[in-house]
Amino acid sequence: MRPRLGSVQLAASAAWTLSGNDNGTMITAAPRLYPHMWSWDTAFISIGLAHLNADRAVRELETLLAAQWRTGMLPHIVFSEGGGYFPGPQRWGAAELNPDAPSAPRTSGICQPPVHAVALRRIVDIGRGSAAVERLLREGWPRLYRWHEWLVRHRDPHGTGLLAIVHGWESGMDNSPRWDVPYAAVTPGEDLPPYVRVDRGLVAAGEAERPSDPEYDRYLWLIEEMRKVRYDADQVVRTSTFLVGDVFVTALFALASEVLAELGEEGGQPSWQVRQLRGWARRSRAAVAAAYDPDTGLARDRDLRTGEWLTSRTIAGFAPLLCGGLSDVDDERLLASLSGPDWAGHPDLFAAIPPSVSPNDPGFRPREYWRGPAWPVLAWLFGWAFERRGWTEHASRLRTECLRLVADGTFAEYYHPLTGEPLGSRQQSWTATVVLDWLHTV
Ligand code: 9WN
Repeated sequence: MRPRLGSVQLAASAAWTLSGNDNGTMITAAPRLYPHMWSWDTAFISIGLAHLNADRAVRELETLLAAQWRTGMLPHIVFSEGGGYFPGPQRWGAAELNPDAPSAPRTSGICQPPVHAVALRRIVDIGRGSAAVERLLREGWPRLYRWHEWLVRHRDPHGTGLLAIVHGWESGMDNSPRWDVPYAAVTPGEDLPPYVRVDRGLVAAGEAERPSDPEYDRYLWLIEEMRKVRYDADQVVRTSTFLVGDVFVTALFALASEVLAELGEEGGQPSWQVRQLRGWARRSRAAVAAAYDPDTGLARDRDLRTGEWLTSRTIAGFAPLLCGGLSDVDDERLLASLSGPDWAGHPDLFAAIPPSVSPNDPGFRPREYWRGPAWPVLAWLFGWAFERRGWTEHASRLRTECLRLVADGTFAEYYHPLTGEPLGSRQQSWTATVVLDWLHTV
């Protein structure tokens, strides 16, 4: 058993991890594997930073917002000058192909889950009174409004509130079994330019813990498809061979729109925009509720190319708990299932937090990325939403159990849910930030 750190030591190492990942212009997602800024990582990172230095937290979110495309899209990666990663800015070619993409800093051409308003809420609550925080509330808010507006305008192809993703990376859960069916229909063309992966060499057991080569071929092929239409958002949605209504992203959007509306009211933003945000939240909440399957007790994604509901048993199925919209009876059922023996209450778990895939599912692979491991950042997200919904006992259990998991001080990207072994990258910024937020909020 690895040594466990006490709270003070753990908080100090988390702070040290974040400062170690600071390259001068941004806090990178992780030192070796991810030496750039990732959109939803940065939202979480700024929360941890707010406990250490509110100005630095504000700057971090501002760096991301400064890379917003003219269309309103927040890109999934903002590239730093140094540091490798594949696919890098040349392979994406976003700025070369689309005049709405910033040319400095360079960015990728897709987006990630819209959790930024949640970060703004936390930063405002933690750093209230600081001039930088007031500035962020005033000047960052309109940018976040535009980001949400972009999602409604370009990612709700059926106008139902169910938001679509055009790449598994946009879900943040890259190789989750959620995407196996839609990815099976993506056929990489003969003209897929050759490439060399660098990720596997940077993870101790890269073969076992990272996505496979056939998965990567598909990831890269979708980029080629987008390049062909020059990252024009509507054409991408029309032509991408991967188009899926993502129930988890939709729930986060509903939650974040509600939160952004509250912040808008507090900050004196135009009332019509606040109303609009509430309308978007309502519609997306309804879409999440409509995706709930009473037979399996989980919410489903939907393949928008075939119209087929996707029924894999992953943590994303608990999406309605994030944003509401179900009856009290269904909420109770979903909560009971989350803490029951198929999920966080599975008797063999190291810590009682829900893994990415149920250990009772035949596809459960406890070391493989989004196919089984436990991700602290997701436990935090559910905990925060539960607190907000008044389910304080559930929130506090997630906090206690997850802190036990990460007390080894490695700040791993994800953990083996049965043994607690750290997996993937180490010194992952968002794992450190989750620890900081939890340890500072007693
Ligand atoms: C691709 C940075 C990101 C996270 C994602 C996680 C992983 C990238 C990768 O790392 O994705 O975007 O190369 O595997 O899946 O959620 O934002 O931490």
